[in-house]
Amino acid sequence: MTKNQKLLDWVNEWAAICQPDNVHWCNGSDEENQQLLDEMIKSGAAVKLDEKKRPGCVAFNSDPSDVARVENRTFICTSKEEDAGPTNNWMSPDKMKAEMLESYKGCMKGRTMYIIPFSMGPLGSNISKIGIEITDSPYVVVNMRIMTRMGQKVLDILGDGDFIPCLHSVGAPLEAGQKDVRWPCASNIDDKYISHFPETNEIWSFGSGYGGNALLGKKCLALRIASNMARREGWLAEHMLIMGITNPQGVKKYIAAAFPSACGKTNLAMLIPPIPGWKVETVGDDIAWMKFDEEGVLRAINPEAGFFGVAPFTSMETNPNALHSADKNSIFTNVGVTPDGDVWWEGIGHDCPEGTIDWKNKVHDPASGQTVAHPNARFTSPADQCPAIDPAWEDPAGVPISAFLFGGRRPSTVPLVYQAFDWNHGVFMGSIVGSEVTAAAIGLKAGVRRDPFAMLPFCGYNMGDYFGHWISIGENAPDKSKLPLIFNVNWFRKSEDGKWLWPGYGENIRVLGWILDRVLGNVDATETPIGYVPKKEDINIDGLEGQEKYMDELVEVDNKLWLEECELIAEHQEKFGDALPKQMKDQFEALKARLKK
Ligand code: GTP
Ligand code: SPV
Ligand code: MN
Repeated sequence: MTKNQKLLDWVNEWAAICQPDNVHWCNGSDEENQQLLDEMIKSGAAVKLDEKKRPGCVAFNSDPSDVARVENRTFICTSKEEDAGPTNNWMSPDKMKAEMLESYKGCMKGRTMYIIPFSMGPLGSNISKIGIEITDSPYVVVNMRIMTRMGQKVLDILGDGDFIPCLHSVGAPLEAGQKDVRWPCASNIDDKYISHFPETNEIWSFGSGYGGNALLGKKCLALRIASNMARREGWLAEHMLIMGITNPQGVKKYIAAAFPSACGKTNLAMLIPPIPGWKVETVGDDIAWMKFDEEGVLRAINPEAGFFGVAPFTSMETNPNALHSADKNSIFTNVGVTPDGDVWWEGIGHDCPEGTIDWKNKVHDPASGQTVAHPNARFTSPADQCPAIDPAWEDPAGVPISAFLFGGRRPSTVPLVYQAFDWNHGVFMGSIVGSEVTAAAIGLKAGVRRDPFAMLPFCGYNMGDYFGHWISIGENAPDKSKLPLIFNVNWFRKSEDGKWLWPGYGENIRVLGWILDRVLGNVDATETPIGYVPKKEDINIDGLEGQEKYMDELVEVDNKLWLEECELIAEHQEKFGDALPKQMKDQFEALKARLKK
């Protein structure tokens, strides 16, 4: 337990407001975890999977209204609206708190209030942040136990120190005698709130039990709140994977890559190179915290302890390391469950067994045209179960970053890979990232949207200032020669008839190979108006049958298409008004001038 008075007072205060039947302090033990799982299996909220096929695994199906992040109900609450900026929903802290307080009154009736002490980052490291999540969802508890370092050991380290209070309720109180549903949540989307108070480092979440809405250490703390801290303190909190790449000569470099939600971070972080001599190791698949060390090297840690990965299209072909991470001790959400107690999803690599129960708890009817798994179905797995986990993944010193990659789903215009001329050009490149939207958030319009640095839903302050922060990281770097090089990649180019022009997945190592060669100064490139692109012979496509004919198109820069793109960039930049740094306007003008030459 704890003697931390601030923590005890905070818990008591909310227990009085939320009125749970019980308060349970999570110690993080195996016994506690098993007991929670057993209770949820007994109540029917969870399905126990076959102990031989999936030891220690359970499956949950959510309410069909509660399947992903709710961006239109996610708020940044600052005293001044301009501090939240044009890309965030804003409400004043006082108004938001008054409104939400009404929702929280009695919201945990008939339920247990769980207190989850957690650390983002290795236990006891001085980069790590301690949060305490209050929740009425046992599903959240068992997920947080995988995704973070959680339990009594965190309270021991906290002592009477400071923590980030994270309040969560599914918003579904039970009247006396009322039977619970499988997945309690607020039935109306407008009753949901994912609110952040960056001026006081607080998180209030209400009404959803799913992923980033409810596992508050992840997007809410490690990105939205941490991005504010990072800005104040001169470091970076980013929506990035971290991976180590070793080339056939035995040279190892780490890179970090920002792709929007469901655009390939987990897959890239864990890829298995199909060409001989290369090796990839995973440090993280979603979030990176980065600081300069005493030598001026930018070092990254993964603040998480697990993966909350997209299940559909994860297969032994596309990502065996992700599948193996989920062999045991894992939680599956919104996948199919087969009659023999295993999981199934679209693209898992074999046919769907007859009698599989779909994510809506119905026996799957192949004639129905409905999918078995929800497109945003996820697995929650301990990172140390990944066969390719990097030996340094928990090193509190972090790993040295040699390159940043940006990218998104772009069926046309954007080449397979290109490199920025310098740091500020790279920041501009990150600021204009566009991607076709995915199922990772509810209610988005189909088509390409700008998702700068893959942080559109996660930057906890004015994104114009965020661009400025990235510029200042370059300007204030202790040793500019040690700054990571910046690249943009696009695995998602399509032909006129809708086929992928690039095989993707493990074959992406071929592009990483070129990037590593650029980092090591081993290879020349072609200068184009948008940046350096590879000479096509410098991308190794040995053994990729039929690939040669697409390579010209994949590395081509079409000035006409890019001038059309510039019209979209102009619209995008206008949104930021005065908050857009001059350097970003200058970069844009320079790009247009190069394209028109
Ligand atoms: P979040 O966890 O939402 O932040 O997503 P993520 O960026 O980790 O995405 P993930 O790696 O889970 O990939 C999402 C989807 O993209 C999956 O369905 C993959 O099958 C697909 N995908 C990943 N890499 C590639 C690729 O190289 N080529 C193609 N065509 N599809 C890919
Ligand atoms: C994302 O949407 O980028 C995710 C999943 O990583 S969630 O944790 O739900 O935000
Ligand atoms: Mn993510």
